[in-house]
Amino acid sequence: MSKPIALITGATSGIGEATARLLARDYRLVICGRREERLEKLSSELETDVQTLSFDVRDKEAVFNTIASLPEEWQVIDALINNAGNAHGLDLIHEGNTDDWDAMMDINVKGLLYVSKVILPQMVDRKRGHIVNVSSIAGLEVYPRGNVYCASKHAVDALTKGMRMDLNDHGIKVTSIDPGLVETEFSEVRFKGDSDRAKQVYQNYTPLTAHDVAETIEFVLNRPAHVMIGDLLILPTDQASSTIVNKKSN
Ligand code: 8X3
Repeated sequence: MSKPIALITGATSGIGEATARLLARDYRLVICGRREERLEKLSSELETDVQTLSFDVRDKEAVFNTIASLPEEWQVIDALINNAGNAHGLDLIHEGNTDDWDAMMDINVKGLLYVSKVILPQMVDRKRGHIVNVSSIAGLEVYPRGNVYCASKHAVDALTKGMRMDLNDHGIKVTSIDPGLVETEFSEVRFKGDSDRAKQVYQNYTPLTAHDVAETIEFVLNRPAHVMIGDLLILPTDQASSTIVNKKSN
């Protein structure tokens, strides 16, 4: 029997890339992202059958048309990993940049919806499938200056719960993975390329790696058919909440 198919958004770096590398053992993969060269490079390194799809999740038509362009034997997706997401800025609400707000709501919320909209009907028809939404501790808590990013991840939390209810009749699993501090390009993007500021976020304690989070995604996908992990908060041991991190002074 051929391996099941997982589609991963935001697969060109961080949690998405680490997840692709792990899932390559048991899945055929559709890896999606904006950066075509990175997708091709990753594809060449994965020891499984791979399709690459280059699109921006903000672009509704591109999402619909690109996923529809998959060869017929790749149209049945068993696991959708809604991973694409970003933070832009860490400004006080009254100083926020509206382009940053648009980017976060468009990518983290609307992008997730567009991709799910394409994949869900065939899961409903087959009465099987698994949606894994990569959310954040910011979907469970609000922290100072997190305002719109936290709002976007709270929306993901609401959508995860809503999907679970609406898809309950159809045997589809819906999981939210909620990571705390993970050292990836996340802070570099949030701080618009200010790598010194980004590095400070991960200093004087041991943050999670993208691989740590990928392992939890693999774990939730590999549960028996009757077991659905609903919401999984994963933190560095040094982190107790969004604002409490045991940073060692040196
Ligand atoms: C990433 C974690 O705490 O920077 O979603 O919001 S945090």
